[in-house]
Amino acid sequence: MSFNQTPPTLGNQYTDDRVLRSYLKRVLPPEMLSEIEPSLMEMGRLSGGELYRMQLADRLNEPLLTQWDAWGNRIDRIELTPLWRAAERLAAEHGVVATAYERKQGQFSRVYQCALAYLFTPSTDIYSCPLAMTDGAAHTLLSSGNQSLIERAVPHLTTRQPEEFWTSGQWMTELTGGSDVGLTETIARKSADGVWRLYGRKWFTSATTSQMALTLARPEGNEAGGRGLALFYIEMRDESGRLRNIQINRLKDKLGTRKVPTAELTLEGTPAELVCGETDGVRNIAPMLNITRLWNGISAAALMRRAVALALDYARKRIAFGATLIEKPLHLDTLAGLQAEAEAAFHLAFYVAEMRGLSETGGIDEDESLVLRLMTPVMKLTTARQAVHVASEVLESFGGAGYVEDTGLPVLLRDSQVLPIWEGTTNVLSLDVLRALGSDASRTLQVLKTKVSDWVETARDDRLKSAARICLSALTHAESWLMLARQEDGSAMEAGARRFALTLGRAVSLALLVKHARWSFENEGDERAAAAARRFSSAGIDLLNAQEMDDARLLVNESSTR
Ligand code: MFK
Repeated sequence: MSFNQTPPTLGNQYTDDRVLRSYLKRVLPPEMLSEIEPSLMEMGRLSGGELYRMQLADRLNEPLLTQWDAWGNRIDRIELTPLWRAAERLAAEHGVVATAYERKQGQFSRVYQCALAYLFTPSTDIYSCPLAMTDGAAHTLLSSGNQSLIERAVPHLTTRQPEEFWTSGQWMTELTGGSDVGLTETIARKSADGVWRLYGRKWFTSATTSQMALTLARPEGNEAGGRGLALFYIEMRDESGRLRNIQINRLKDKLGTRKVPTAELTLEGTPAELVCGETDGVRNIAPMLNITRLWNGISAAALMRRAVALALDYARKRIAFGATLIEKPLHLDTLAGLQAEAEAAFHLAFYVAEMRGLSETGGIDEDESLVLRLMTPVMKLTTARQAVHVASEVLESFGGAGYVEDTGLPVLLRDSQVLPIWEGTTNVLSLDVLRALGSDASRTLQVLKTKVSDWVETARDDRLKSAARICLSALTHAESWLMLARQEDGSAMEAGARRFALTLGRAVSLALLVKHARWSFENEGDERAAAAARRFSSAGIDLLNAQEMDDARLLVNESSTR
């Protein structure tokens, strides 16, 4: 008699997702939900069925770069894997970018788009990367006011016709690094014919198969730093399909996101168009970053949901020590903690999507704009760290099977690990949080606290009230910490920036969980959202308990005294 384990399986990923369905029911007008639900159902069906099977079958495939043809011509052609080719077509057809620009759902178009992306992402091996950049490019071009580029590119970026659909790259990182973008070395020269041409090396260009890219370069003679850079638009290929003075040197050999054709490029006089002026490139590309950071958070929530769904399904089937794993109190407790993290991340990411949608449809005031600017990096960095933690725990929950490649599980951890790195590392984004708060920090924090108080004040039972108290006290502590740190030298504030940002992220997530829990109990008679809020409230919200700079220095010091 031999024993074989039963692998985890997935059902319709929309139907099975209590959190997504309950959230959409709370946020969307009922007739709107009925109208869009068939498309979500279809995406959920694909994601748990056909696409998931295709993803497992595509496991060993990777993009292939061919630099030379048989006759000695440099061609630099990248071939995508079958999964990614299917994903590109499906993304266009299902409007995974387009929905946000068609605006048929008004202020809720972003929420709807993010719901589609959330369902689509985990079965397509991070096809969300090119989609995020495509969305970011459309948003940036529209904000730039450059009418000819808007007319030329935006219809392609936002179409539902696969043959017309373009994706965009976002080329920022150079050998000088991915964080301090102001060090960019690529030079822009204007030739006699009035055409700008770019010369330099781009060191980490994601999804190089795109038709266009937005990138930064320094017009010759401009000052150093981000202010001296300009934002440029590039079309990758000419009418005959040849790359326009771009060489693809090699594809990156990365820990994860192996389907994403990330490349090192040399620009050798690549023709480019200015998007908006000859300076302030970093400021002008920022709209793109704010969209890709939203996608990062939605992808983090989506990968957590996938990981926990597989772990739960397996726990219901796997028998060890005489019972299914789900019947084992310790295993159950571990999974409950992961579910609570995933729910918290979901609500935080979709809150930013709601705010983004409001902002795009003119329904946001100045105070709320400050909150959106603040919460975008807060949400990105918080959810990304959660995704790595959850994916790692989920692999462990499978025991040895979680460490074996052909279960399709290890990729969850590898792909999650990119989320705190790209689009700004946790530390860089923590500093961005301080920048977003700017000189008027108390005003922005006050607006945030007022919102959070509204969400939690009606908490129903005593145990939810305690979650509400934890959340409010963490926010108050964060505010007083910031005010005190500001009075000290800059290093105190910088050293605590990450714990400060994570405290904001976890406190606001908890407030959103409490808010949703109350609604779900009153409208659906469901206690599970409240259980998530209670569980999350005891998982570390206020991370600012005194950890002084002196101790930090001592810990990493080579000597044992201060
Ligand atoms: C799954 C989905 C994910 C999709 C992934 C897609 C593929 C990923 C490919 C990449 O990873 S692309 C590279 C991503 N790189 C980054 O995210 C860069 C990380 N570094 C930062 O974010 C730095 O903070 C930054 C480069 C912005 C610092 O540069 P600077 O030159 O020191 O900026 P500075 O002087 O602080 O800001 C310049 C202006 O931009 C200021 O405005 P003013 O000129 O009016 O004063 C800032 O306020 C503004 N700004 C900066 N960040 C902003 C912003 N405005 C709005 N939103 C922001 N986020």
